Amino acid sequence: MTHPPQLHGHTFALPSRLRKDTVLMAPMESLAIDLDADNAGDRMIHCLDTYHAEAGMTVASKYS
Ligand SMILES: [Cu+2]
Repeated sequence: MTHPPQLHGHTFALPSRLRKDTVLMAPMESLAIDLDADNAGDRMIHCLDTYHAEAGMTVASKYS
């Protein structure tokens, strides 16, 4: 399945230098990103597909 993971509270740079907070990923795809985690607080990373997010594709992360 494809997944559109979304990072809350930050944006990241793709290899093309385009900045995003969400990117559509193909099955088993990995992706190198540049992220400056400079927005302190509790954030979520989750798949934008609600079924996937509720099935466990949700991560809480803390930035300090
Ligand atoms: Cu998904």
